[in-house]
Amino acid sequence: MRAAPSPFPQPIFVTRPTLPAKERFIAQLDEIWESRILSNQGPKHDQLEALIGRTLKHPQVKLFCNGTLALTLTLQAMGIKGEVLTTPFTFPATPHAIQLAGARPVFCDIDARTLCIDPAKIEAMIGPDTEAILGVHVYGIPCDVEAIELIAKKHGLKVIYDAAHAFMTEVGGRPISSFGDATMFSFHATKLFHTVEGGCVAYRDSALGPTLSLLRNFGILNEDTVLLAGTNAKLNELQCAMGIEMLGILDEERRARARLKELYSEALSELPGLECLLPPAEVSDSLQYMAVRVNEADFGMSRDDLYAALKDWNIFSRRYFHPLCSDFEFYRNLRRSDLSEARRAATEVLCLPLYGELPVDAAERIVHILAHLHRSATASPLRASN
Ligand code: T4K
Repeated sequence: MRAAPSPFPQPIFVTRPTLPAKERFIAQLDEIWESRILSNQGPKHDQLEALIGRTLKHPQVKLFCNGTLALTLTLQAMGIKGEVLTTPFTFPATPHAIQLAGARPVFCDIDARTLCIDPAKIEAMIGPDTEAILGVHVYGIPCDVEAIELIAKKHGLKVIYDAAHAFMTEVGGRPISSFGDATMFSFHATKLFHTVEGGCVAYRDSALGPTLSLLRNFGILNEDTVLLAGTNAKLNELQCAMGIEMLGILDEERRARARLKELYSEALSELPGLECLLPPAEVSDSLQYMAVRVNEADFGMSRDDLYAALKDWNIFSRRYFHPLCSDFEFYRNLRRSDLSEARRAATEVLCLPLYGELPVDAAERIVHILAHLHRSATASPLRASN
């Protein structure tokens, strides 16, 4: 009988931000100190915007101070004020952005395979006020982009994607932002690529560019003219400097995460009741999260019990996305489809620690702890008598 693994001496969180070498960031700061340009679309901003466009393989990109405002202002720039069909299985920022833009979220169930909005359920939810579909590429697993495009064309709807988790994801060699009218990426500290806080939108219609620029800078056109009621959503020079340096270590971070994800998925495939949620073969993985689905009957423990038990080993996994956004009190009156798949996912999915600096032996230990918990749960006399 294998000995029980010991708890980690220090807490292991779901993620730990990657950082470039401090000296490299300091060299960037020296330039900023010299120039005294700290914000308002300075040289670092323009450099990063161009670099992001190249990295995402998308010709038209605008930077913002976070992903939430990038999404909100994109919806505003597109003039969307009616209903937007979206998923409840997402971070609160997605429906909030719709609401903040002055439109109305309508919740549509998800596909059990992708955990993204289910195209088969979208058409029944389209009403006279529906103007757009906002899909989320959950954990970097893409929505069924082709089916969504067909529905949108048929009904004259705009398509916006929340790709907060899908930086650099490609589908059959096509960049994820080549689908839909606009795609938002988050550059929050917890993301594979980050600018501490930040985000961007990649958009298709070049006419949207000037409006996005105005909206992120108070609607100011020049010293004499303010064209619209914009806000302050600019990314400052220090954060852009961080982004420039982060791009330099992106490949290394991706390699480390890929190794860990492979380790997890191989080891966990041996463990009954834990299904790793991985993108299909034609999709290049964004490597943002290591999400597993817990089948209580086979694993011997519910997702919530596993989440709680892992804390005793100093492992702080996350229940992304629980609770469902459609369950927030203030969204209770919004239109919705039957949400049974979303509800199931919200009670079964758990994100395990994944970040480049996580040592391989720590990931192995997490796997051993999971195996130990499974063994203990399934050996319980209570279970045998059920
Ligand atoms: N759409 C989707 C689908 C999203 O997932 C998100 C953000 C957005 C839109 C909005 O994008 P932004 O406006 O944020 O750009 C975190 C992130 O704050 C959030 O950006 C992200 N999604 C979400 C999935 O995860 P929390 O509430 O889980 O964060 P927190 O502070 O609990 O961090 C998680 C763990 O990371 C901590 O346990 C420890 C570690 N951590 C975190 C931070 C901030 C660190 O080690 N250092 C740090 O500085 O939301």
